[in-house]
Amino acid sequence: MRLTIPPAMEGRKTEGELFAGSGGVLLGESRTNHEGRKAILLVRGLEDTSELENLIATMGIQVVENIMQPGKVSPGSYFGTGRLELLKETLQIKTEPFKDVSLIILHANATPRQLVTINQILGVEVWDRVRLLLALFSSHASSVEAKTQVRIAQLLADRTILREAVSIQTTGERAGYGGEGATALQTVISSLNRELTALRKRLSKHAHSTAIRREQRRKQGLKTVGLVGYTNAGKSSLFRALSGKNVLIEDKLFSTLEPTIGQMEKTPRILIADTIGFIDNIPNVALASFKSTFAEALESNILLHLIDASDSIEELQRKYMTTNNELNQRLSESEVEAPLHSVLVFTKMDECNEEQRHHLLEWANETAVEHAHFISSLSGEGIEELRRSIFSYLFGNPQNILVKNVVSNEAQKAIHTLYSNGFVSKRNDTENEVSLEIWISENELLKVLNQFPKMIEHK
Ligand SMILES: Nc1nc2c(ncn2[C@@H]2O[C@H](COP(=O)(O)OP(=O)(O)OP(=O)(O)O)[C@@H](O)[C@H]2O)c(=O)[nH]1
Ligand SMILES: [Mg+2]
Repeated sequence: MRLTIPPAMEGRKTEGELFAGSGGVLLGESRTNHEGRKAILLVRGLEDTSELENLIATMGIQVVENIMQPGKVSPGSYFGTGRLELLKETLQIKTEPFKDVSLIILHANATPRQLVTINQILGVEVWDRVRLLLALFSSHASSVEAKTQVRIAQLLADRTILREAVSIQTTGERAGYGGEGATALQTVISSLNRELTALRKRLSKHAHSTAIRREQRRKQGLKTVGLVGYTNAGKSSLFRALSGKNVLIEDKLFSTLEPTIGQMEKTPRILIADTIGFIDNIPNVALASFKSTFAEALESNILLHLIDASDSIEELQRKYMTTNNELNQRLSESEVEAPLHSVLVFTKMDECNEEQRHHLLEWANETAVEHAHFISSLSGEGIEELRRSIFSYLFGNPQNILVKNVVSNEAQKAIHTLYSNGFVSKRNDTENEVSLEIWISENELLKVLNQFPKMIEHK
């Protein structure tokens, strides 16, 4: 569904420009490809802009100038109106590299007031960090559900801008939009609300059916391993290494937006869930519509928290904290029980030398991490150990069991009970006996041994 300008606003260029920063919604645009656009980045204070620049590069947008201005953020306009007027002149330069700059990006999560003011002064589209992320999500979303989720988040962000504009008009802070301006805006807000209601209905239907599917899997005795971590941590690569299933792997932030479920290779009872990554500082409202996406990974029996070991310790610590905080937040919101085990997995170990490995171990000790795995999906290092640990976490340690007199009903019952209480990874049948390698908890094993004392031998 597309929103278009209501009749009262058509032809009123000022309003069109006013809302260019609202992701084009009012203009009826649903642009998802921003490749080749030129932008100017505004940074207040001395901040590390590398992550934002990475996100921008991922979208194929070229930053022609990075303007850093020391000092405090101006509450009304981020940069101060004087500086913005100067920038307006820069935007009028018709020579390279400033020719055709169509985007201003702020290195911050801006307020609606700041976005509207900058847009009014400069007359070009303005994004803050959240809008940039939403535009990126929108260009990577491929399924109907992912598109719906992103659209909801974008509409919510747009609504804050529209409300701000209504408030500016009704309080008369900015003249020049005419008396009917606020009413026209209200009409847009109403039609946006209608679209929101329809999209939310569709999404909640989808969330409901995926929740039913998860419940069915649980009833069938299937176990799930959820992969979580900061964006680009290597989740999809590990998913592929464990499941053998081909998924999109890219050196891009947020390559994965929708959950993918796959069976662990050769072990159909264990499912793996790959999903969207985390990133610093996304306001909750922007992610509210992604709830069902997170649920696939969070409602699992084990959570593997992936950490990119090729990062510096400071960077890794920052991403670890963000992921941990976000995880706890999502878990508390989703009313699901926290998974039984949460395990740290250091990825990309092939890129680490001995010294880095040593630092990682030190960090893991200091962070009081109980279980840590060191893997490389590229070289295969640690993958088999991780797979075996997953079996242990889910079912218990491996035991060798001999079931005798297999033709008897009692023995068949014993085999059935073993299969439903543990995970059989090897089976050898002879005429009269079956030997099993089974991953089972000591408790369960004891119960089965007591139930079938004559039939089962624990080797
Ligand atoms: N050297 C090396 N690179 C890896 C390894 N695992 C992943 N990568 C690279 O890291 C980048 C991100 O990998 P993905 O598996 O897409 O990461 P992700 O966590 O799924 O990323 P998003 O879905 O974007 O959040 C890709 O360029 C991968 O090739 C590894 O074990 N070693
Ligand atoms: Mg991925």
